Amino acid sequence: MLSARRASQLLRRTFATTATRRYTPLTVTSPVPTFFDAVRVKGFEDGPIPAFRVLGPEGVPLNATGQEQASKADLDTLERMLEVMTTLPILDQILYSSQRQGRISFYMTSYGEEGAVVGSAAAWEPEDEVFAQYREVGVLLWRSYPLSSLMAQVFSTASDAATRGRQMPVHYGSKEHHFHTISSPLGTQLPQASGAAYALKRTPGREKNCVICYAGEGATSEGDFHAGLNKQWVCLKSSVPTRVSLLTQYVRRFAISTPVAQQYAGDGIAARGPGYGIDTIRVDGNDPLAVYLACKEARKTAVDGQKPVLVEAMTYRVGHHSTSDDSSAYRSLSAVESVKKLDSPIFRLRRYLESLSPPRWSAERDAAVKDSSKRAILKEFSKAEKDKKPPLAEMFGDVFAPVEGEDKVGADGLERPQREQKEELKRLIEKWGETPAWKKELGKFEGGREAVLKW
Ligand SMILES: Cc1ncc(C[n+]2csc(CCOP(=O)(O)OP(=O)(O)O)c2C)c(N)n1
Repeated sequence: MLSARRASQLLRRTFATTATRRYTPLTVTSPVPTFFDAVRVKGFEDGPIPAFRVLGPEGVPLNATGQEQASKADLDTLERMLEVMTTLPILDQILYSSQRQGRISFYMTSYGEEGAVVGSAAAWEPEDEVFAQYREVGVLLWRSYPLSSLMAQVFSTASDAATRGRQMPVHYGSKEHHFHTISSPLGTQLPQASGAAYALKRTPGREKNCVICYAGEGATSEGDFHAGLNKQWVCLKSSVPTRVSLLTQYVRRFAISTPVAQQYAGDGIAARGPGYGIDTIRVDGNDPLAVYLACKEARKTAVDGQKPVLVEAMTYRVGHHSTSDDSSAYRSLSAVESVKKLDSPIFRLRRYLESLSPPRWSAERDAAVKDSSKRAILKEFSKAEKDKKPPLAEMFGDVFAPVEGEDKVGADGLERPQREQKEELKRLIEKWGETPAWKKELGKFEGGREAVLKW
C-alpha cells in the first residue's frame, strides 16, 4: 500500500516527465486566423476525397492506369469472388421469402453490397479476426462456412453452435472461421475489435494476422466508433473497413430511414480517419476489383506497418433494411431500381471476367453456379427447418458466468432471476401446455413439454 504522500509524489513525477516528453513546440504557425472544415487529398485539393475505382459500371477498366491496376488481381481469386457474389442474392432471396412466409422470424439481405463485402473478404487471410455488423454473411461464405451451420443459426436449431438457438437470425459467429458473433447494438464491434487487435499483438504466433471490423455509416455515429478508433492508435494492428452506402453524390443512402445528409456534415467517414492519425482510403464499394485491391493494400499496411487503416467503401443498400422495414416509406422505388440497373457490383465483375481473353466467366458458368448454389441452399434449408430447437431449459443458461463459492447460484447453475423465470415458465406450461397452439410450439423443442415438467 502506498502512503498518500508517496502516491502524490509519484503522480507529480509521472505528469512532469510525461509533459516534458510529450511537449512539441509549434513548428507551423499562421499569422491570420485560419479555420478549416475538410481534409484535402494531394492532387484532389478542390473537391471531396476521391474514391479509388478500377472498373466502370460496365465492367471496363477506366483507362490504362485502371488496366494496370486490374492486372494486379489474381484471376482465380476474382472468379471465386464472383461465385460467392452470385450465391449471395440466391441465399437472400430464399431466406427473405421464407421470413415472409412465417418460416423464420427475421432476416437482413446483402443486396447491392455484394462487391464491398466479398471483395474485402477476399483480401483478408483466413485467420484474420473479423468483427462484422450484420450484413456481412458474404465474409462467412468466402471462408466456406457450412450452409448447415448458417441454417442452424437462422432456424435456431439445437445444432446452432454459435448462439445455441438463443439469438435472432443473422447473428452468426464461428470460432473456426475467426468470425466473432454479431451483436445487435450498433457500434459494439468497434471497441471489441480494437481490444482483439491488442490481444493479437500480444499473442505469440499471431504477428501476421490483423483484426477486421465492419460498420455501416449509421453505426459510425455511435460513440463506440470514436472510442474504437482512438483505441486503435494504441493497438496498432487492425484495419477498419466501413461500409458507407452509395456511390455517387446523387443517390441517397440510408441507416434504416436516416439519409446520410442527416448522418454527418463532413466528407463522409473517410474524413475522420486523419483526425485519429489513421491511414485512410475511400473506395468505390460497387467495384469489387477496387475493393479487393484497396483492402489487400490496407491489410499489408496494417500488418507490415503495425498500424490501423480505415477503408471507406461507398456502396448502396438496395434491399430493405431488414424484414421489419419497408424502404418505400422513405425512398423512391425508382431510385432504387436505377441503382440496381446502373450500378450492380455483380454485373461489373461478371462483365470484366467475361471480357478477358480467354474469358473467365460465361452465361453457362453463371447458370451452373446459380443452379448448384440454389440446390445446396435449399437442401440445408429443408433439413434445418425440420430440426428441433434446443431444450427450453437452454434459454436460461450462460447469462452470468459462474462465480466460485457464490451462494446465489442454485443447483442448476442459475442465478436467482433466471431461476425465477424458469419456474414461471414451468408454471405457465403446466397450465397452458396442452392447448393446441402451445402444444404445437412446444413440439418444436427437444424434449418438448415433458422435459419442462421434469424441471
Ligand atoms: C445502439 C443502437 N441504436 C439503434 C439500433 C437500431 N438500428 C439497427 S440497424 C440501424 C441502422 C444502421 O445503419 P448502418 O450502420 O448504416 O447499417 P446498414 O443497416 O445501413 O447496413 C439502427 C438504427 C441498434 N441496433 N442499436
